[in-house]
Amino acid sequence: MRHLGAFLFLLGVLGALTDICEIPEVDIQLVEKLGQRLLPWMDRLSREHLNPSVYVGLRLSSVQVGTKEKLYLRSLKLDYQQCLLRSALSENDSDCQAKPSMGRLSLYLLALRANCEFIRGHKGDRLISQLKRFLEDEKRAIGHNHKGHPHTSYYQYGLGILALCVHQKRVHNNLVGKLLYAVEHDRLHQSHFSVDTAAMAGLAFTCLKRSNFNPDQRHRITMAIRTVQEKILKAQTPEGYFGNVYSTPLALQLLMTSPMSGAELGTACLKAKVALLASLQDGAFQNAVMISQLLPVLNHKTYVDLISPDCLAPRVMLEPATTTLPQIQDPETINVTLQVLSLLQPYRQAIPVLAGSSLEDVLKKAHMLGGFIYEKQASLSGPYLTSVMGKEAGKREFWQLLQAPNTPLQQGIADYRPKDGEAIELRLVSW
Ligand code: B12
Repeated sequence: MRHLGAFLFLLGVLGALTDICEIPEVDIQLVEKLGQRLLPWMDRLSREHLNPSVYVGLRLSSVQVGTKEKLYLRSLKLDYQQCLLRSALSENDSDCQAKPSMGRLSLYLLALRANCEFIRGHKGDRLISQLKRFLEDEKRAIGHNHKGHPHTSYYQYGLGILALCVHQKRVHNNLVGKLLYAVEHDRLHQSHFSVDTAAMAGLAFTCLKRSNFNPDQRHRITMAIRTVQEKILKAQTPEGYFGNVYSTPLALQLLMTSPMSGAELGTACLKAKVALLASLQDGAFQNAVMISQLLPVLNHKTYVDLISPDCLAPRVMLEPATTTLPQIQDPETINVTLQVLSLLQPYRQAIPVLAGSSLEDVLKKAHMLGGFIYEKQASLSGPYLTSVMGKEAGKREFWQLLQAPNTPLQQGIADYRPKDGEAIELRLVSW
């Protein structure tokens, strides 16, 4: 009888466990392998390579790179503080070609919190004012009637509120109100539901709620958290992803903070974890930003933990990977068709490249062969295609990458590797 009681108790505990969104222990070797892909970033301390998202991801993970982390944060500080503060004084600073965007400044503030620092002093105050100004500008762009759009995106708007919140800086009700309205009226996204954007908004609201900020809006904030959670759960694919494989890490970050419980939530998260682990085996996570959003999840952490991070938690030291280079004998040549049909003068050409080439290699080769021109811009996620055949994407437009006829790629030009015979279309679309 006593045994039966213990058994029922155990079942009860297990049942309760699956009611919340928990990611059971993940094989540390798998985490180390992911972390190792970030190692090259730790050695690149030049402006164009510094990536605050990578730093945040590492600090919230179960792995570390020792003293390199300190050096990296120091370089981030030098770069962001100097550039932001100087560019506030003069627009044309020779050292700082581009003023960091609202999103980058927010990620930088998250990086400081990931090292358990609060923004301090005169310089710190100016950075906070700068971020608040960014948000005010966005609020104006959205407009009184909420009919406009932020200059950047609601993703960066959410990130901005989250960054201020983890630094315990209050944000005016008006600013929070814009994000609340967007969630309440389904205006976070233009064409289709973006799980990443919804998750980021949810993380920002969760921080506000936990910090007891904006008490007058508490009810709306609670409801908005519930709305994004429900929508993200609804966006689960049959394989288990929330949205797609790359939005699943942020979605899990949000669901893991959830006060909501229920068998549905627990099962959905377990299913997502199984799908993610399978995609890890397939090598889906190569992009540093994507890895940086996933690592906290595998360590049961989320960006909301930056309210009071645990900087003393033991983390496993990463050793450089010992890779044995595969013997490549005469790599075969494949053909990839590149097409641009959305312009007056369509372009369609079979491009021969070596097997394993990236889409960016295909674009380069097409350019070399003549008749094709393009431009790209560096971003934290890698090179972003900005212009094709001399036609630059305008405001709220972008050059979409598709596998013909109609399947949008889930990776950028540097990461996607087309197969022999594949046709890739570049299409100018609105978003
Ligand atoms: C907003 C957004 C967009 C907007 C960007 C415009 C804008 N004004 O913000 C639009 C809708 C245009 C867009 C386009 C694309 N996106 Co997008 N996007 C995002 C999102 C939600 C936020 C990015 C952001 O603001 N980051 C924070 C700031 C601080 O970082 P940043 O580097 O300064 O941000 C810039 C870049 O991220 C760039 N950007 C946006 N998307 C992508 C994708 C790639 C591959 C690259 C290199 C750059 C890039 O635009 C940002 C604003 O300037 C992320 C979600 C996420 N989880 O990260 C997805 C995300 C990065 N995008 C993704 C993808 C796949 C794309 C596309 C390749 C889709 C396609 N099939 O065409 C295209 C890019 C094509 C190209 N021309 O190179 C994937 C990348 C996955 C991966 N393996 O790397 C993500 C993670 C979404 C997802 N879950 O699938 N995107």
